[in-house]
Amino acid sequence: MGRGQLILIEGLDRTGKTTQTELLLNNLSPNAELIKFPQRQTPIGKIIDRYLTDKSYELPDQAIHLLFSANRWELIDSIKSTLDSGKHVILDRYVFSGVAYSVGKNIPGMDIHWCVSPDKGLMRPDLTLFLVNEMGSDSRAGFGEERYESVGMQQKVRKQFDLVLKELGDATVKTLNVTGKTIDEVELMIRRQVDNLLSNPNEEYHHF
Ligand code: T5A
Repeated sequence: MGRGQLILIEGLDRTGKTTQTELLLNNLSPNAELIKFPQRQTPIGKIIDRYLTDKSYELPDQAIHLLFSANRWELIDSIKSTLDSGKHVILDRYVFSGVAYSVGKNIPGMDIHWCVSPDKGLMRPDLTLFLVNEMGSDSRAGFGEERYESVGMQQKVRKQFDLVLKELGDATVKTLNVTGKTIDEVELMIRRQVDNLLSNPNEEYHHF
């Protein structure tokens, strides 16, 4: 039996990542696990959660960036063992979010190269599906509750995502325009891409 495949769903806030990663998990069950980043239950994740939900809790932008990356490193060994065991791992956000949100803040020195450096060595996904909702994240329920959920910030991050995916992505990154699509329609779009991957799975690991 070969290794499991690493499948990432990316996008701006409220584009349906959680909805779709959970549906995909059900579809691939029992041969898959789901990990959502930030993983807010770990010691580092708890600090990130406080930063996102409590706007009066200040941290330097560089420090929170490094914590988001450290949160991925906290889980990478467990991701690797799951893949080695033949199970697929579905990720809800990962390195591309880490870089795009931080570069989107326009802090001197925090360019793409600086931002990706702490993630260097993490495993590359075998497939990345970047969900784009042209109607904007604010069209979806619950938007505005957390720190980065403002229309201005989402527009900046949207621009950065394009640059980041061009610079750090490869042919395994696909953009899915989900504007005006129902949850079932998006699920089908994702299933097609995942079925393609699973009919021709990767054996070797690649890294950022
Ligand atoms: N961040 C994250 C960084 O800055 N650096 C990093 O390294 C990482 C990993 C939290 C924040 O952290 C930042 C980015 C974020 O600002 P998060 O916890 O993933 O990251 O936060 P969100 O993206 O906001 O996650 P959400 O769970 O809130 O949004 P989802 O998962 O994209 O959307 P979802 O599935 O919860 O759907 C939102 C709403 O839309 C509806 C759903 O029912 C739900 O009500 N919906 C649809 N409605 C109509 N049509 C469809 N097709 C729909 N699909 C879903």
